[in-house]
Amino acid sequence: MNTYPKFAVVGHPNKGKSSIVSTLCMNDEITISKIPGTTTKSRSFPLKVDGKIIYELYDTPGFQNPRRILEWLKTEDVSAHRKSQRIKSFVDEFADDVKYKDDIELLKPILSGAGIIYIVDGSKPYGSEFEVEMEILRYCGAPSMAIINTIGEKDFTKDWENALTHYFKMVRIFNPMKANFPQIIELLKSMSHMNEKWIKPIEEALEILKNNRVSNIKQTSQIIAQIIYKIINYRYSVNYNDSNKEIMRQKAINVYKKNIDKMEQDAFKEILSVWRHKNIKLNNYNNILADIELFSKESISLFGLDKKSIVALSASTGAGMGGGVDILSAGGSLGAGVLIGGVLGGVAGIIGVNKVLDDRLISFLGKKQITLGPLKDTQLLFVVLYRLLFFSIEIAQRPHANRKDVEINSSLKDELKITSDLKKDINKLHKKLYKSDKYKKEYSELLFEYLKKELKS
Ligand SMILES: Nc1nc2c(ncn2[C@@H]2O[C@H](COP(=O)(O)OP(=O)(O)O)[C@@H](O)[C@H]2O)c(=O)[nH]1
Ligand SMILES: [Mg+2]
Repeated sequence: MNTYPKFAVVGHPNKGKSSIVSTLCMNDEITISKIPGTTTKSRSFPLKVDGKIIYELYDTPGFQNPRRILEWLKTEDVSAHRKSQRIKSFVDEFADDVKYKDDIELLKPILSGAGIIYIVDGSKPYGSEFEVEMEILRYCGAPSMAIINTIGEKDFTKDWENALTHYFKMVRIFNPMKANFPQIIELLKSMSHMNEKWIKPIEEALEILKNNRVSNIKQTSQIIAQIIYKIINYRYSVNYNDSNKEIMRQKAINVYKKNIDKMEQDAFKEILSVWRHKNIKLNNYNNILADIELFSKESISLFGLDKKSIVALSASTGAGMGGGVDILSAGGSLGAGVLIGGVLGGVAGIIGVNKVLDDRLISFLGKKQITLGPLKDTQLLFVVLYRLLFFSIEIAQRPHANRKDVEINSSLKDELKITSDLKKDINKLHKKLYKSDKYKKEYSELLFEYLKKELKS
């Protein structure tokens, strides 16, 4: 059943029609272009939430021949109640005329019941030539409103308001590139008042949109919590010998960094998808750890195993025969960040705790190993977290007409307004998240509350 409201977005080429459709339908796959005449067909874009269409907008080409159309309409003098019939006659008569292709594309959805949203650019001077197209729209007799979208620097809004109120009951100022969520909601409310029948469905739609937003914030928090958990616990190990120690160390650092980058990128992508942004490039983000002295003493462990330390380890873990020797956990007791990775973990089972280690084993372990991670460095985790939060806030506030890269700069900390109490709570959870995903829920809820507050406006 087609009971949801429909709107045809019309106006001159290059006034931001496609931008407005993009923002209101939360769809960043609609082509926006500097080149006038890019949109040549009327195309409808529904806003779907949970599989349900809540309204639909038609992106239309601009008028091409408004003067000739108005002349034709006026060749027969009809009273107001028959004027929309005149439009229909025009569309029927010129249906196959390529000259009027764009104009007809634009009029068709209006004839089939869509409300008119007329877009003008408030940064360009008003001119009476616009009256021709406004006259035609008035002929349609459809519910209508006008939107002033100020694209450039200059401001002729007042002139436009004065002129538009002669033709439209409602005139609103709206910038599809900058609009935030409350402004979108306000505009949709105005649109609902174009037609009494639309008030209720749009009210319901707004309720759905608001709930959906909260659920998006929740999902975003969960994504961040999951990725931070993964980053904290991520380890990478390589074996080395005395001749290739430096090379292997550098290699390990590179792989570790690359994988952390990848995790962050994946989180960015998931966040973009939650917020329905498909066209934002992530080219600038593969440098998460580049400028940070990550591999300081605390966060890197070069662990060349010798007989003495194996004995010490075996003793300190109290490991028994037959596998399951928890040598990994002994890492903690050897100092922050020190970890013995998979190789030792794998052979641990054959090390009898109180058994004297034989030479064979020593030489095997003598391969030596470097392990990077887990990332227990609290400052670093905050850098990672701040980037994710900043990115999330940017994306959540972004209208879909805006597809620019998100700039992540170095002063995130100041921009994010994180109180020292919150920072302490986060820090505690970061510590608990090491090895235990039990605290992921608590962590994501903390982030959820924070993001909800930040995204109020
Ligand atoms: N700065 C700015 N540019 C805008 C705004 N709205 C549209 N534009 C730009 O104007 C051009 C035309 O926009 P588009 O939505 O394709 O217009 P249409 O031809 O009416 O569909 C594009 O280059 C947009 O990026 C706006 O509110 N601010
Ligand atoms: Mg367009």
